[in-house]
Amino acid sequence: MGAPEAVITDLTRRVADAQSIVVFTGAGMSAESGVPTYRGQGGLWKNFRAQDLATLEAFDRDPALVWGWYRDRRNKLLEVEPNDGHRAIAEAAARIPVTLVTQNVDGLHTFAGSTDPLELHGNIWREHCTSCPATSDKSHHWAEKIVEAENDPLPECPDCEALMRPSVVWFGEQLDARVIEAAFKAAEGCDLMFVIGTSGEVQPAASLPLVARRAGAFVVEINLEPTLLTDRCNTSLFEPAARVLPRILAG
Ligand code: BV8
Repeated sequence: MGAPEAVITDLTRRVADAQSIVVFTGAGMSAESGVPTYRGQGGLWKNFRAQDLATLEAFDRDPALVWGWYRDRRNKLLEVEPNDGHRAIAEAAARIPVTLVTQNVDGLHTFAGSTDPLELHGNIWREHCTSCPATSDKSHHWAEKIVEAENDPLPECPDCEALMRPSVVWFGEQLDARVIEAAFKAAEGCDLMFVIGTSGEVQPAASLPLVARRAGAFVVEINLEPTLLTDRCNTSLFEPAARVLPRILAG
Protein backbone atom coordinates (compact mmCIF):
# COMPACT_ATOMS: atom_id res chain seq x y z
CA MET A 1 0.00 0.00 0.00
CA GLY A 2 1.25 3.46 -0.70
CA ALA A 3 4.06 4.74 -2.90
CA PRO A 4 5.83 2.01 -4.91
CA GLU A 5 9.07 0.74 -3.40
CA ALA A 6 11.06 2.05 -6.38
CA VAL A 7 9.85 5.61 -5.71
CA ILE A 8 10.77 5.34 -2.02
CA THR A 9 14.18 3.89 -2.89
CA ASP A 10 14.87 6.76 -5.28
CA LEU A 11 13.93 9.31 -2.59
CA THR A 12 16.00 7.64 0.13
CA ARG A 13 18.96 7.74 -2.27
CA ARG A 14 18.34 11.44 -2.94
CA VAL A 15 18.21 12.04 0.83
CA ALA A 16 21.52 10.18 1.29
CA ASP A 17 23.22 12.11 -1.54
CA ALA A 18 21.85 15.56 -0.66
CA GLN A 19 24.19 18.26 0.63
CA SER A 20 21.30 20.33 1.97
CA ILE A 21 17.65 19.39 2.51
CA VAL A 22 14.69 21.61 3.37
CA VAL A 23 11.60 20.08 4.95
CA PHE A 24 8.71 22.54 4.50
CA THR A 25 5.50 21.70 6.37
CA GLY A 26 1.92 22.91 6.65
CA ALA A 27 -1.17 21.93 8.59
CA GLY A 28 -1.43 18.51 6.90
CA MET A 29 1.74 17.53 8.78
CA SER A 30 -0.30 17.58 12.01
CA ALA A 31 -3.52 16.12 10.58
CA GLU A 32 -2.70 12.55 11.66
CA SER A 33 -2.13 13.86 15.18
CA GLY A 34 -5.76 14.95 15.12
CA VAL A 35 -5.20 18.70 14.59
CA PRO A 36 -7.79 20.09 12.14
CA THR A 37 -6.32 21.70 9.03
CA TYR A 38 -7.27 25.27 8.10
CA ARG A 39 -9.07 24.58 4.91
CA GLY A 40 -10.35 21.14 5.65
CA GLN A 41 -13.75 20.45 7.17
CA GLY A 42 -12.35 20.92 10.70
CA GLY A 43 -11.20 24.47 9.99
CA LEU A 44 -14.08 26.22 11.78
CA TRP A 45 -14.56 27.40 15.36
CA LYS A 46 -17.98 28.47 16.60
CA ASN A 47 -18.85 29.11 12.95
CA PHE A 48 -15.93 31.52 12.57
CA ARG A 49 -13.35 30.96 9.81
CA ALA A 50 -9.66 31.07 10.75
CA GLN A 51 -9.13 33.87 8.27
CA ASP A 52 -11.70 36.00 10.15
CA LEU A 53 -10.19 35.40 13.59
CA ALA A 54 -6.46 35.36 12.74
CA THR A 55 -6.26 39.13 12.15
CA LEU A 56 -5.15 42.13 14.20
CA GLU A 57 -8.50 43.77 13.44
CA ALA A 58 -10.41 40.84 15.01
CA PHE A 59 -8.12 40.96 18.06
CA ASP A 60 -8.49 44.75 18.48
CA ARG A 61 -12.26 44.47 18.03
CA ASP A 62 -12.80 41.53 20.39
CA PRO A 63 -9.66 40.27 22.18
CA ALA A 64 -11.74 37.97 24.40
CA LEU A 65 -13.18 36.19 21.32
CA VAL A 66 -9.75 35.75 19.73
CA TRP A 67 -8.15 34.64 23.00
CA GLY A 68 -11.06 32.21 23.42
CA TRP A 69 -10.17 30.67 20.02
CA TYR A 70 -6.46 30.36 20.90
CA ARG A 71 -7.22 28.93 24.35
CA ASP A 72 -9.58 26.39 22.77
CA ARG A 73 -6.87 25.40 20.27
CA ARG A 74 -4.23 25.15 23.04
CA ASN A 75 -6.57 23.02 25.17
CA LYS A 76 -7.26 20.68 22.23
CA LEU A 77 -3.50 20.39 21.61
CA LEU A 78 -2.98 19.12 25.18
CA GLU A 79 -4.50 15.79 24.09
CA VAL A 80 -2.45 15.67 20.90
CA GLU A 81 0.86 13.89 20.38
CA PRO A 82 3.39 14.39 17.58
CA ASN A 83 2.96 11.70 14.92
CA ASP A 84 5.42 9.35 13.20
CA GLY A 85 6.04 12.00 10.56
CA HIS A 86 7.11 14.62 13.11
CA ARG A 87 9.33 12.04 14.79
CA ALA A 88 10.90 10.88 11.51
CA ILE A 89 11.91 14.47 10.71
CA ALA A 90 13.31 15.06 14.21
CA GLU A 91 15.32 11.80 14.15
CA ALA A 92 16.64 12.35 10.62
CA ALA A 93 18.10 15.73 11.60
CA ALA A 94 20.77 13.90 13.62
CA ARG A 95 21.94 12.12 10.45
CA ILE A 96 21.30 14.41 7.48
CA PRO A 97 21.61 18.19 6.79
CA VAL A 98 17.96 19.22 7.25
CA THR A 99 16.50 22.72 7.66
CA LEU A 100 12.96 22.50 8.99
CA VAL A 101 10.61 25.31 7.89
CA THR A 102 7.05 25.15 9.16
CA GLN A 103 3.90 27.20 8.71
CA ASN A 104 2.39 25.43 11.71
CA VAL A 105 1.97 27.18 15.03
CA ASP A 106 1.12 24.04 17.06
CA GLY A 107 4.67 23.37 18.33
CA LEU A 108 4.43 19.66 17.47
CA HIS A 109 7.75 19.60 15.59
CA THR A 110 9.47 20.87 18.75
CA PHE A 111 7.55 18.45 20.99
CA ALA A 112 8.75 15.65 18.64
CA GLY A 113 12.37 16.68 19.24
CA SER A 114 13.18 19.04 16.34
CA THR A 115 15.51 21.62 17.85
CA ASP A 116 15.39 24.69 15.66
CA PRO A 117 12.38 24.85 13.34
CA LEU A 118 11.94 28.07 11.38
CA GLU A 119 8.38 28.88 12.50
CA LEU A 120 7.21 31.20 9.72
CA HIS A 121 3.87 31.98 11.34
CA GLY A 122 5.00 31.92 14.97
CA ASN A 123 3.98 29.59 17.78
CA ILE A 124 0.63 29.33 19.60
CA TRP A 125 2.40 28.63 22.93
CA ARG A 126 4.29 31.93 22.89
CA GLU A 127 2.85 35.36 23.76
CA HIS A 128 4.12 38.92 23.64
CA CYS A 129 2.98 42.23 25.03
CA THR A 130 0.91 44.54 22.83
CA SER A 131 2.77 47.47 24.30
CA CYS A 132 6.31 46.64 25.46
CA PRO A 133 9.02 44.08 24.43
CA ALA A 134 7.98 41.52 27.08
CA THR A 135 7.43 37.93 25.92
CA SER A 136 6.13 34.80 27.62
CA ASP A 137 6.50 31.10 26.74
CA LYS A 138 3.62 28.82 27.74
CA SER A 139 4.90 25.67 25.96
CA HIS A 140 5.19 23.93 29.37
CA HIS A 141 1.38 23.95 29.35
CA TRP A 142 1.56 21.10 26.80
CA ALA A 143 3.91 18.90 28.85
CA GLU A 144 2.06 19.66 32.09
CA LYS A 145 -1.39 19.48 30.47
CA ILE A 146 -2.40 22.86 31.90
CA VAL A 147 -5.94 23.71 30.75
CA GLU A 148 -6.89 27.37 30.27
CA ALA A 149 -10.52 28.27 30.83
CA GLU A 150 -11.83 30.13 27.78
CA ASN A 151 -13.19 32.87 30.02
CA ASP A 152 -10.11 33.26 32.25
CA PRO A 153 -9.12 36.93 32.60
CA LEU A 154 -7.17 38.00 29.52
CA PRO A 155 -3.39 37.66 30.01
CA GLU A 156 -1.67 40.86 31.16
CA CYS A 157 1.95 41.78 30.61
CA PRO A 158 4.10 40.86 33.64
CA ASP A 159 6.06 44.11 33.12
CA CYS A 160 3.60 46.82 32.08
CA GLU A 161 0.19 45.17 32.62
CA ALA A 162 -0.92 45.80 29.01
CA LEU A 163 -2.74 43.03 27.12
CA MET A 164 -0.67 40.08 25.90
CA ARG A 165 -1.31 38.56 22.43
CA PRO A 166 -0.46 35.19 20.90
CA SER A 167 2.95 35.29 19.15
CA VAL A 168 1.53 34.13 15.82
CA VAL A 169 1.57 35.99 12.50
CA TRP A 170 -1.95 37.12 11.60
CA PHE A 171 -3.18 37.74 8.06
CA GLY A 172 -1.95 41.13 6.93
CA GLU A 173 0.98 41.04 9.38
CA GLN A 174 4.57 40.75 8.25
CA LEU A 175 6.53 37.63 9.05
CA ASP A 176 9.63 37.97 11.25
CA ALA A 177 12.27 39.20 8.77
CA ARG A 178 15.05 37.01 10.18
CA VAL A 179 12.89 33.90 9.97
CA ILE A 180 11.60 34.40 6.43
CA GLU A 181 15.05 35.44 5.19
CA ALA A 182 16.59 32.29 6.67
CA ALA A 183 13.82 30.23 5.06
CA PHE A 184 14.36 31.72 1.60
CA LYS A 185 18.14 31.33 1.99
CA ALA A 186 17.67 27.66 2.85
CA ALA A 187 15.31 27.21 -0.13
CA GLU A 188 17.80 28.84 -2.49
CA GLY A 189 20.66 26.70 -1.23
CA CYS A 190 19.06 23.26 -0.95
CA ASP A 191 19.28 20.43 -3.46
CA LEU A 192 16.26 18.59 -2.11
CA MET A 193 13.01 19.97 -0.66
CA PHE A 194 10.03 18.11 0.78
CA VAL A 195 6.76 20.10 0.68
CA ILE A 196 4.49 18.40 3.18
CA GLY A 197 0.81 18.93 3.97
CA THR A 198 0.28 22.40 2.59
CA SER A 199 -2.37 23.72 0.20
CA GLY A 200 0.09 26.36 -1.00
CA GLU A 201 -2.48 29.11 -0.47
CA VAL A 202 -0.68 31.35 2.00
CA GLN A 203 2.03 33.77 0.95
CA PRO A 204 4.91 34.40 1.24
CA ALA A 205 5.40 30.83 2.59
CA ALA A 206 4.00 29.20 -0.55
CA SER A 207 6.75 30.79 -2.66
CA LEU A 208 9.47 28.72 -0.97
CA PRO A 209 9.01 25.62 -3.20
CA LEU A 210 9.14 27.79 -6.31
CA VAL A 211 12.40 29.39 -5.14
CA ALA A 212 13.91 25.97 -4.42
CA ARG A 213 12.84 24.56 -7.81
CA ARG A 214 14.18 27.60 -9.65
CA ALA A 215 17.49 27.22 -7.81
CA GLY A 216 17.77 23.64 -9.09
CA ALA A 217 16.47 21.62 -6.15
CA PHE A 218 14.50 18.39 -6.58
CA VAL A 219 11.13 19.26 -5.00
CA VAL A 220 8.90 16.47 -3.64
CA GLU A 221 5.31 17.15 -2.57
CA ILE A 222 3.63 14.92 0.01
CA ASN A 223 -0.11 15.52 0.22
CA LEU A 224 -3.44 13.70 0.00
CA GLU A 225 -4.46 15.53 -3.17
CA PRO A 226 -3.08 17.88 -5.85
CA THR A 227 -2.52 21.47 -4.70
CA LEU A 228 -1.56 24.85 -6.11
CA LEU A 229 2.06 23.68 -5.81
CA THR A 230 1.75 20.29 -7.54
CA ASP A 231 2.66 21.56 -11.01
CA ARG A 232 5.78 23.25 -9.61
CA CYS A 233 7.11 20.11 -7.89
CA ASN A 234 9.28 17.45 -9.55
CA THR A 235 7.07 14.75 -8.10
CA SER A 236 4.12 14.28 -5.72
CA LEU A 237 3.33 11.41 -3.38
CA PHE A 238 -0.39 11.35 -2.63
CA GLU A 239 -0.45 9.61 0.71
CA PRO A 240 -0.50 10.54 4.41
CA ALA A 241 2.71 12.20 5.61
CA ALA A 242 2.95 10.19 8.85
CA ARG A 243 2.92 6.95 6.82
CA VAL A 244 5.35 7.82 4.04
CA LEU A 245 7.91 10.03 5.82
CA PRO A 246 9.30 7.26 8.05
CA ARG A 247 9.84 5.14 4.88
CA ILE A 248 11.74 7.95 3.13
CA LEU A 249 13.76 9.26 6.08
CA ALA A 250 14.52 5.93 7.76
CA GLY A 251 18.16 6.12 6.61
C1 BV8 B 1 1.71 39.06 4.60
C2 BV8 B 1 -1.04 31.83 12.02
C3 BV8 B 1 2.26 41.10 3.82
C4 BV8 B 1 -2.34 32.21 12.64
C5 BV8 B 1 -1.34 31.85 9.62
C6 BV8 B 1 -4.00 37.69 -2.20
C7 BV8 B 1 -3.10 36.93 -2.92
C8 BV8 B 1 -1.92 36.47 -2.33
C9 BV8 B 1 -1.63 36.79 -1.00
C10 BV8 B 1 -2.55 37.55 -0.33
C11 BV8 B 1 -3.71 38.01 -0.90
N1 BV8 B 1 -4.39 38.71 0.04
C12 BV8 B 1 -3.68 38.72 1.20
C13 BV8 B 1 -2.56 38.04 0.97
C14 BV8 B 1 -1.49 37.80 1.92
C15 BV8 B 1 -1.90 36.75 2.92
C16 BV8 B 1 -2.30 35.47 2.22
O1 BV8 B 1 -1.46 34.71 1.75
N2 BV8 B 1 -3.63 35.22 2.16
C17 BV8 B 1 -4.12 34.03 1.49
C18 BV8 B 1 -5.20 33.35 2.36
C19 BV8 B 1 -4.68 34.41 0.13
N3 BV8 B 1 -0.69 36.51 3.68
C20 BV8 B 1 -0.48 37.23 4.79
O2 BV8 B 1 -1.26 38.02 5.24
C21 BV8 B 1 0.88 37.01 5.44
N4 BV8 B 1 1.47 38.30 5.65
O3 BV8 B 1 1.56 38.74 3.45
O4 BV8 B 1 2.09 40.27 4.95
C22 BV8 B 1 2.61 42.41 4.27
C23 BV8 B 1 3.55 43.09 3.51
C24 BV8 B 1 3.87 44.33 3.87
C25 BV8 B 1 3.28 44.90 4.99
C26 BV8 B 1 2.36 44.21 5.76
C27 BV8 B 1 2.01 42.94 5.40
C28 BV8 B 1 0.72 36.33 6.78
C29 BV8 B 1 0.17 34.93 6.57
C30 BV8 B 1 0.21 34.18 7.89
C31 BV8 B 1 -1.20 33.94 8.36
N5 BV8 B 1 -1.15 33.13 9.59
N6 BV8 B 1 -1.30 31.16 10.76
C32 BV8 B 1 -2.96 31.01 13.31
O5 BV8 B 1 -2.81 29.88 12.81
O6 BV8 B 1 -3.62 31.22 14.35
S1 BV8 B 1 -1.60 31.04 8.16
C33 BV8 B 1 -2.27 29.52 8.38
O7 BV8 B 1 -2.40 28.99 7.04
C34 BV8 B 1 -1.43 28.50 9.11
O8 BV8 B 1 -0.16 28.93 9.49
C35 BV8 B 1 -1.31 27.40 8.05
O9 BV8 B 1 -0.23 26.61 8.19
C36 BV8 B 1 -1.23 28.25 6.86
C37 BV8 B 1 -1.24 27.65 5.51
O10 BV8 B 1 -2.24 26.69 5.45
P1 BV8 B 1 -1.73 25.17 5.22
O11 BV8 B 1 -0.67 24.87 6.22
O12 BV8 B 1 -1.39 24.98 3.79
O13 BV8 B 1 -3.00 24.37 5.65
P2 BV8 B 1 -4.30 24.06 4.75
O14 BV8 B 1 -5.37 23.63 5.71
O15 BV8 B 1 -4.55 25.18 3.80
O16 BV8 B 1 -3.85 22.80 3.87
C38 BV8 B 1 -3.58 21.57 4.53
C39 BV8 B 1 -3.05 20.65 3.45
O17 BV8 B 1 -2.66 19.42 4.07
C40 BV8 B 1 -4.08 20.30 2.38
O18 BV8 B 1 -3.47 20.44 1.11
C41 BV8 B 1 -4.42 18.83 2.67
O19 BV8 B 1 -4.71 18.12 1.48
C42 BV8 B 1 -3.14 18.35 3.27
N7 BV8 B 1 -3.26 17.19 4.18
C43 BV8 B 1 -4.27 16.91 5.04
N8 BV8 B 1 -3.98 15.79 5.72
C44 BV8 B 1 -2.75 15.36 5.28
C45 BV8 B 1 -2.29 16.26 4.30
N9 BV8 B 1 -1.11 16.10 3.67
C46 BV8 B 1 -0.35 15.03 4.02
N10 BV8 B 1 -0.72 14.12 4.95
C47 BV8 B 1 -1.91 14.26 5.59
N11 BV8 B 1 -2.28 13.34 6.52
